[in-house]
Amino acid sequence: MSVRTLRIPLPPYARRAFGAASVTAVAALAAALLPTGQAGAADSTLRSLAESKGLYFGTAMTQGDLNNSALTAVAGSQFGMLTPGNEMKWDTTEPARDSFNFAPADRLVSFAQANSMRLRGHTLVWHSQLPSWVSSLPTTQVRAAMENHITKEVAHYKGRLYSWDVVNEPFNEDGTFRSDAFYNAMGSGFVADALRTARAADPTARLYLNDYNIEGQNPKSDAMYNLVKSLRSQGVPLDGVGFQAHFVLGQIPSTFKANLQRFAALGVNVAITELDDRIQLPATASALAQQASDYAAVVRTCLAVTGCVGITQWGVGDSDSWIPGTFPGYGAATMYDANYRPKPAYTASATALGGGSGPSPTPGASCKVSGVVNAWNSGLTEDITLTNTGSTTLNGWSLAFTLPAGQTVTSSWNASLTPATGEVTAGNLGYNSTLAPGASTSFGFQANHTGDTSLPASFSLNGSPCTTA
Ligand code: G2I
Repeated sequence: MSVRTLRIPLPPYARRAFGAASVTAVAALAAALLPTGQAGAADSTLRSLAESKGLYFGTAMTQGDLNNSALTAVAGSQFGMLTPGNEMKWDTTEPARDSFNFAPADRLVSFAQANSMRLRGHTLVWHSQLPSWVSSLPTTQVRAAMENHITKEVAHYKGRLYSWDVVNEPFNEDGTFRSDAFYNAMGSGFVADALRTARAADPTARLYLNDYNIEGQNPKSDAMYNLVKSLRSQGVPLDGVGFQAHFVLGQIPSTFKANLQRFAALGVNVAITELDDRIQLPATASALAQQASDYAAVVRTCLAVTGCVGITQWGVGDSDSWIPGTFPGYGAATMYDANYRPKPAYTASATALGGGSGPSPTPGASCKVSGVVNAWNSGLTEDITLTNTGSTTLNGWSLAFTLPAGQTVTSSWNASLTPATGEVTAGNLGYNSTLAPGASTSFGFQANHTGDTSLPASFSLNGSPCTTA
């Protein structure tokens, strides 16, 4: 589609009027002549979009992340909830018996408070990242150690946390209890004891049980369901269930929504607590489009389930994720690339939350894109024509593409563009939101460049890759 021309895409009267005038001046005037109110990037964030729907969108961060200014800029603006990735776990907070260290988590709490983010405490009772002094205690001493740990840690953060993951990952895949230090010492009653102890130490934090592979209906989620039902019927303080949602590309369980609904029907909140969606590397454009559709499905599921309070992604960007270290050959699991540029999954999530002019992701959308670029020494304009080659009328469209390095959008027309560099998404305006089968629509933008004046690449429409002409 590399149609390149020196023609300036101005209305004919403008071109005639300016003839061979300086292209920079013409382009500057072009921006001035364009319809008003259509330039610049949309200012909505995942956080604000989620909040406008009554949800939160959160992320996990570790204390090392605080030194990464690109990361903190994204985290502090795009996310309204923070989960410390490791710093509230037992091996950090109580490495030796009754000797507590809250300094690493306190740094993250300060960051969250400085950015008006709420906090999910993670986690009090878990078999992993558990110091060996706990696992080597005589079983008769485990209850006292667990209650002391919960009491002191929860008291330290009393009144400051939205929620606590009180017990993490209590089940095996077959639905039996994991035989960890707590179960071995106390049987399944450790769960109720932990919840009661946490409630006593902070009556305001919402208390959660959290696990993975319980997103769909299966023996493990059945076990969690039965546990929740039993705890609630006994009046044990339990406010929510966290579904970690460490997904594999294209494998969101078909029973996800029904499963969340059955938990919510027990009277607890449900939350997506550690979302990621791993891709076998290298991540192709079609994999990223599938990931966009997976993320949108998660957002839509939470929106559709009364009692689903929010979504937390596990890590801000792909380079902060635990996935490559644990699943060699897999990665690209988050909504941001290694340079904190939003990926198609970001756009799809924002769109599913009602961002842009409100297009809903259209699985199987089919599209063709052509473009014309007109460049001068430091700037360029691009006109892009989008054709709906599918058989469905699109009520709202969102065209994602990758801008060449060094190009920064300064204004746009006939669509709203965000962000200004990298993985950009063009969303329809009110008047051009409908795109019938076979219909085309055009939009454009002006950008600065640093030498690379090529056209954007990797177009995808509402999450589906486009062909280029
Ligand atoms: O494993 C992914 C998550 C599954 N659900 C519970 C989460 O708490 C868990 O988080 C991860 C952290 O993201 C990792 O950062 O938990 C891992 C441990 O189970 C964390 O990894 C550990 C490394 O394995 C250690 O080598 C390292 O010392 O992080 C530690 C602290 O950096």
